[in-house]
Amino acid sequence: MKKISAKCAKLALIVASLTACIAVGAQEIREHKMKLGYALKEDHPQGFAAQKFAELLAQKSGGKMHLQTFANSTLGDDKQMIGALQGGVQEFSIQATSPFVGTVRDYGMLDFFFIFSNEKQADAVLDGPVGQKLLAKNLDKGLVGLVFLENGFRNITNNKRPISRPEDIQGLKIRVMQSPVMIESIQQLGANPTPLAFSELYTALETGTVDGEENPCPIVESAKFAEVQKFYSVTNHVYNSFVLTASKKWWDKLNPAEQKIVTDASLETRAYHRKLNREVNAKCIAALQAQKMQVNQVAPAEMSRMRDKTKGVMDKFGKDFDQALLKDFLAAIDAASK
Ligand code: TK8
Repeated sequence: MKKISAKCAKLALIVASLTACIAVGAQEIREHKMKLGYALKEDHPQGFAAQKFAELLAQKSGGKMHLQTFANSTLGDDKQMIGALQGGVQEFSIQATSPFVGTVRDYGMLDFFFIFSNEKQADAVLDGPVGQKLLAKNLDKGLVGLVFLENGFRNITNNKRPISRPEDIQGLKIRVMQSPVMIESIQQLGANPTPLAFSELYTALETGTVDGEENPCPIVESAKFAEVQKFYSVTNHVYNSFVLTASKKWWDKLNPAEQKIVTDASLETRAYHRKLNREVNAKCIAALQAQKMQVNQVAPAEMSRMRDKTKGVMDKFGKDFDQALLKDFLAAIDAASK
C-alpha cells in the first residue's frame, strides 16, 4: 500500500507542477514583431488610430509587442491586405468594411444606403450583439475582426456640378468601393459606378477616368481631393466603418494573456479613434472650403428622394446575407433610433 501512495504522491506533484507551468505559460508575454497596414495618409485619423494601437500594445506588454505601422497602401491595397492577413504575412490592418465583402459577405449589409441616421445609432448597433456577430463572421475566413472603427458618413465629390437632387447625379462616372451593394446603390441613384481600390483613386480623378467619388470629409481633406475635385455635396448617404482586423494564423499562436492585451488595446483604440474622427469631421467642411472646394448641403426632401431611389437594393441583395443576422441588424437599427 505504502508503495502505491508514494507513487500517487509523486504523480500528483508532477501534475501540480505541470499545471503551474501551463498556467505560467498561459500568462507569459513573449516578444512579438507585428505589421499593420492601412490605405490613408498618416495625418488621417486612420493613421493616428494605427499609432495609438501600437503605443497601447507596447505599453500593455511591457515593451514586448512591437507594432510597425505602414500608411498609403504600402503593404498593398485593401483587398491585397486581406489576403496577406489570411496568409499570415501581415498581422493587422485597418480598412473600410466594404472591400471585405468578397470574404466576409455579411459586412455587405453595412453598405445599405440611408440606414443609419447618426453616429450614436451606429455605435449602439456596431458595439452591441449584432456587431459582435458580424465580427465573428471573420473567424472561418482566417481573420479575427477585433473592433469597428469609424470612417464616417460618406458624401459625393465630382467635377461636373453641385449635387442638390437625384437628377444631378444622372450619368456621372462615380468611383465606388469594391462592394456589390455600393455598386448597385450608386447605380440606382442614376450614376455609372466604377469600382476601384482606394490606392488608384487620386489618379483616376486626376486623369478624368471618373468624374467623382464618395467618401467622408476627413478622407477628402487628407487625400487632398480638392486638387482634382471641384464640388463636395453633403448627401450622408451611408455610414461607413473601418474595421481593425488581425490574422487568425498569427492570433492562434498567442496565449490568453497576449490575446487579452490585443483585445484591450483594440477597445481603447476604438474609443480614442471615434473621438478624434468626430473632432476632425466637425472642422472638415471649413477645411475643404479653405482648399477652394465648393460645398453644398443636399436638402432633407431631396435626400429622402435619394433614399427612395435606393430602397430596392435591400430587396435585391438582402437574400445574400445571413437572414437571422440581417433581421437582428435591422431590428437593432430600429431600436437604436428610438
Ligand atoms: C481605406 C479605404 C477608404 C475607403 C474607400 O481604408 O476606399 O473609399 O473609404 O477609406 O478603404
